Amino acid sequence: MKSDLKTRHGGKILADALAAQGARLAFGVPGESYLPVLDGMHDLQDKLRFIVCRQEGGASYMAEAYGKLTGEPGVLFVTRGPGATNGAIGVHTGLQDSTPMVVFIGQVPNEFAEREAFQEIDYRRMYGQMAKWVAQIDRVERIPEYVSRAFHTAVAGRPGPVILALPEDTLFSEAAVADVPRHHTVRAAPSPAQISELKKLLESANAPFVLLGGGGWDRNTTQKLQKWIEANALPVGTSFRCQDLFDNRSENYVGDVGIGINPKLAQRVKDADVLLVIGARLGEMTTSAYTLVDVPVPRQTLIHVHGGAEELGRVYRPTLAINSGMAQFVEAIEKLSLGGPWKATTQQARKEFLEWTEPRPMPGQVQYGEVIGWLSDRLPDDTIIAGGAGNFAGWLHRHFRYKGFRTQLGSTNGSMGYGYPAAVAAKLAEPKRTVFALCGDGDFLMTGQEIATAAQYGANFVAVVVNNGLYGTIRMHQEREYPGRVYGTELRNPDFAAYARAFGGHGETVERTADFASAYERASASGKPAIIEVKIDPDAITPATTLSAIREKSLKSKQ
Ligand SMILES: Cc1ncc(C[n+]2csc(CCOP(=O)(O)OP(=O)(O)O)c2C)c(N)n1
Ligand SMILES: [Mg+2]
Repeated sequence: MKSDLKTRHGGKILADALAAQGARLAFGVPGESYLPVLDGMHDLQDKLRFIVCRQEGGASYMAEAYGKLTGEPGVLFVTRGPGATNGAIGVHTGLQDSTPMVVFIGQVPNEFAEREAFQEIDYRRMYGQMAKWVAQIDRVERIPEYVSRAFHTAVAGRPGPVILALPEDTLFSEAAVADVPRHHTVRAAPSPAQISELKKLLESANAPFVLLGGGGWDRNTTQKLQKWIEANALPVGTSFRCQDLFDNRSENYVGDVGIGINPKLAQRVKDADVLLVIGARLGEMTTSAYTLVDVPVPRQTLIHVHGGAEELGRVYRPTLAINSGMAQFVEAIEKLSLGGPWKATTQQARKEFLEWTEPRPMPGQVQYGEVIGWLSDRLPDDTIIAGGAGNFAGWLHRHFRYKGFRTQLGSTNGSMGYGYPAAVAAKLAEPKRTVFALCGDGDFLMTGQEIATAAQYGANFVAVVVNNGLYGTIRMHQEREYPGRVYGTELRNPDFAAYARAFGGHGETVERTADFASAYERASASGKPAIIEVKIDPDAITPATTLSAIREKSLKSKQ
């Protein structure tokens, strides 16, 4: 039976398995531990491109961003020990963001196992809490089976990362085995009884609120859901860094239920009688540290729809728990007509959203809120905005209008350094779309070396580095807790425009609001990876307040 199968080495079997699963890009930093895989991918370059990166942190963010953007597992290759530890950041992001990923790690040969051989780590223990499944492929002929399971597991239910360790002997050995066809995306669907219960609960509501978030969405589903929400005049908010699940220009969109939430919106969520949560986990950032929704039994009638059965009842005991994929759920509700009395409330909430997102004057020469507003109007509707973590992102969350599915790439685990590599991955995955990265000065230098990867592969996009000379977020908390006792939060920065030029990119420096538009146009026309350093006043610490105001308030309260 097996005679017509070609004998291949483990690396080739693995590369062919990836192509059979539909992988188009793989990100990584090479290691001698997985040379046969590089050899296997050598023959597949027209189907599966290996993107060689400069640090595994950047590579793992790229794989995560690819998974988030496409819904297909982002593939990452890292070497043993040091590669595996560097690469952990993107895996943690993938876990908290419910992003499908398949991560391959080199491993010492089985004959040296458990001796603490060179760079040896047991990945089942190291990654045990950070992945949906961690395994090691000890037999060459089982590679297709493990890879198929890894892809199925990564996308099923609540998507997430899967880790496969590759002992050297598995990769160098040979076998004659068949490839496995492309994986299924296995998702649950609601029952008719659950949908009639949902209808009953929503029909009896006076002040319902819909909250969207989490992973496992697709464009068609978000568009169908938007139609349903608009037809039923429901108010809708999005969870932390999931603002692109609903067109922010819609009259039904009432805001971002995340960090720095509009207090009026927070009150609305608290006061809702029925809370329909679709896809969001209701995590700490989304619930304002578990204050908007009481643990474990909410005051609101909670209808919780989630792709992962284990998420339902994990923190909150819902009135109605529905384990369903997003597409399956939306298909089941799209014909429901509710006709409730809440239209005026939705209009009022929308008015409050518009007031809240109007930029306010801030100290200094750059009105950063206006810059974000300009970008929101200027960039094409389908632009992918990749952002990192830090207070600078607060202006983006507040003043940018996301216009459709997967126009936002952010890290819900608040992981710094995400924006730049995420933008590189986005440009490689969708070269026709405009990509824009927003980084902080601290945030950017965590992974900014990936501008070398952007230059190497022609991933041309504009990145803004918001420079306040601070790890501003931490400085803000420091001034609140220990006013005036500044320590460990100040930064001496390089010339970011010169940094871009050193990598063959284009650099701009902006110190006044009026100069931003022309700098952006030059950067965008340069045909190179471009960085615009925007210098903002360090006192302008959030879209709403200043560092000095926080310090004074804290000093007063401690007197
Ligand atoms: C990888 C990582 N390290 C540390 C932190 C803690 N942290 C959160 S925000 C922040 C400062 C961000 O600085 P910057 O990018 O300059 O943005 P700013 O707050 O100044 O706008 C730090 C250190 C984190 N979230 N992620
Ligand atoms: Mg900063």
